[in-house]
Amino acid sequence: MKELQELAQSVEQGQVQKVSGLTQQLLDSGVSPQTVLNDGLIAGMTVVGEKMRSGEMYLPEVLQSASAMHGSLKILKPHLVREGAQSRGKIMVGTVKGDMHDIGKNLVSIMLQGAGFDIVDLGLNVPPQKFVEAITAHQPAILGLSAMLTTTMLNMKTTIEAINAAGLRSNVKVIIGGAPVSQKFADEIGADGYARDAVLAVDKVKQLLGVTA
Ligand code: B12
Repeated sequence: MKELQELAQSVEQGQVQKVSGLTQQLLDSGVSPQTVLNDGLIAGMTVVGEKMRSGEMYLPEVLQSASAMHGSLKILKPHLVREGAQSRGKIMVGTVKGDMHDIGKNLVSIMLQGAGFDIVDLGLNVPPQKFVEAITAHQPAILGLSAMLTTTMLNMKTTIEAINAAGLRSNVKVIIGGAPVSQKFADEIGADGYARDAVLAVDKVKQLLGVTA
């Protein structure tokens, strides 16, 4: 579809206004929010990632693309989230220390909210001790850790170790996600689960909590 391609291209070019406008236009014309997300926003961001790796795009441009995606996600959120539904449990999310990537984590939060879970979002660059304090304060059923860098993924291990040391590990299940991590890494660091994307994250959370529908 021409408009979806245009949306992907506008994300790539970091055109904040145009991305928001096209998102609204696509929703108004009956295109599903999932299609806008996958075939527009994520498609555009994937190209940004490729161009970043090959040195065709630099940090300021990538940030501009990220702002465009943030703006569009704000418009999409009410369409992805089921309002007024009874909570199925509390999930805490955060991007680990040293890592400034939060788009994927935000998307996971939105999809979990959409599936009826309450979200406590600690933001990005979260040190292990802050996770420990927040678990004590909020008592979530599940903690979702996000990391996008091969360097910061190691802080997932440090975070789980801090939760262990505080004697809280049996109170909370930990799942992890982000481009560099895998099921194998989750097993190695003693996490309870891994999911490749936001849709599978919802399935994993339901599975861990024994929620059927
Ligand atoms: C946008 C972006 C940025 C933005 C982030 C803005 C923001 N607010 O998030 C900015 C410009 C800040 C940035 C900075 C940097 N970045 Co950057 N960035 C990206 C980029 C292009 C897109 C990431 C993204 O948002 N994807 C879209 C979302 C929807 O996908 P996602 O994040 O993968 O999330 C999904 C899954 O992973 C999963 N998931 C994510 N989190 C969680 C959590 C849980 C619990 C679960 C279950 C699932 C889950 O579900 C999500 C939804 O489906 C990626 C390339 C890429 N394709 O991944 C590079 C990339 C991650 N960055 C990279 C690099 C190198 C950097 C910098 C070091 C660059 C530099 N020289 O300074 C800095 C590091 C800053 C820091 N300390 O964190 C590299 C990482 C390489 C590596 N292996 O470590 C990548 C892969 C680019 C590349 N190809 O080289 N970046």
